[in-house]
Amino acid sequence: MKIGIVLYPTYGGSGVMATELGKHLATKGHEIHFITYSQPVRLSGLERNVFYHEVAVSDYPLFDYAPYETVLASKMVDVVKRENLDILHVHYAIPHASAAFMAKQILATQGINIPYVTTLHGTDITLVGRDPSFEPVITFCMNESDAVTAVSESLKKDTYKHFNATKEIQVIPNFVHPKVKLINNIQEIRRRYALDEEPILCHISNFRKVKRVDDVLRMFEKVNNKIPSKLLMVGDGPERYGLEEMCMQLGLCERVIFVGKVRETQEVLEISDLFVLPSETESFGLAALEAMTMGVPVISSNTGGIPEVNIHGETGFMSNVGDFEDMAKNAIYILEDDERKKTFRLNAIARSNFFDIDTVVGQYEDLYKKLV
Ligand code: GMT
Repeated sequence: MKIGIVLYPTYGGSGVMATELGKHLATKGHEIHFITYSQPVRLSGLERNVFYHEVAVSDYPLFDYAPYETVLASKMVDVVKRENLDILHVHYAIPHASAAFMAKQILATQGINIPYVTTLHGTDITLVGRDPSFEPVITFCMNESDAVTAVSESLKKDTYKHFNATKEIQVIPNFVHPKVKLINNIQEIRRRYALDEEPILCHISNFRKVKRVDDVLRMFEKVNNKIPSKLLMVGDGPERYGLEEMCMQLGLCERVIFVGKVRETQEVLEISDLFVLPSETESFGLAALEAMTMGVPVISSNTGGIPEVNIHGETGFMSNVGDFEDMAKNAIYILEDDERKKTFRLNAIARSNFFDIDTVVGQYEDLYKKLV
């Protein structure tokens, strides 16, 4: 099949999933056309059967706001016609679903019928999409989609709760590649950050408010008081500056390393002992699942779709949002006993196998076949 995938190319779960989905479909012989405004972070550009179409919005002095959605819809029309696409799959409803609706209508006037699938990822529903300034358009374009999928049962429930969704929503969870060790000299790399006896805790996100990164620091402070440790903060975003200040106030500068944005997080995870995700809301928690694949147990909040991924007492622990004391207690419980830590590591890997890429991508393929 020839599949157009519309996504955010930035460091965010929805873009990562969409890119990995396209790459995997391409290895199965499908022709994949990514449509977005810059090269997606997880795309090298050299993958077989993969093409990238850039949406370039021209800067005209009249515009205070660049009309991205209009240009995207035009690009979709152009790519569908030029490349003879069979289907469009848009990731993240805003503004991709409305651009897809527009493209579909334009193409229909030219005798081309193209179905589009909308995949809901989280904040497009739970945070941004619910806002009255978006809601009517999101509801309409979702209901007009040929199929709607959500990445967790929790997100499906939230969508029905907050929108007048008349469309059946199919849950297709996020997925991961089976574990392949990347680093041979783990010990050597680990020693750049920590002493052998010091556990490494890790947090990966785009440092937005919703991630509650200050809870990561607060729980780390408590863990570090009991078990001297290191914390790797991977990513970047609006909360980073405040976090660095907080590190200084808590006297943790020596213990916390801000790694910045990392394209492939696998190496960081390979040297980590615990992953921390205290988010306010999280429709799935792809970062946690990626950690589990690498055998890193997860200390998280119990919000949204996280309980569908992290199994309390098996692959890690969950606490109420904001309860960093409990998170610290759970982290210490895992870290203080090597045998226990090993059991959690193995459980995390076993759990991640439920989200194997082959099984999940097959569900998208079945859906495409049904629609085409
Ligand atoms: O929250 C992020 O880090 C980015 C956001 C996005 O839209 O890219 O992630 C959302 O989609 C991911 C992939 O499906 C999910 O794993 C995240 O849980 C979800 N984020 C939220 O719901 C806050």
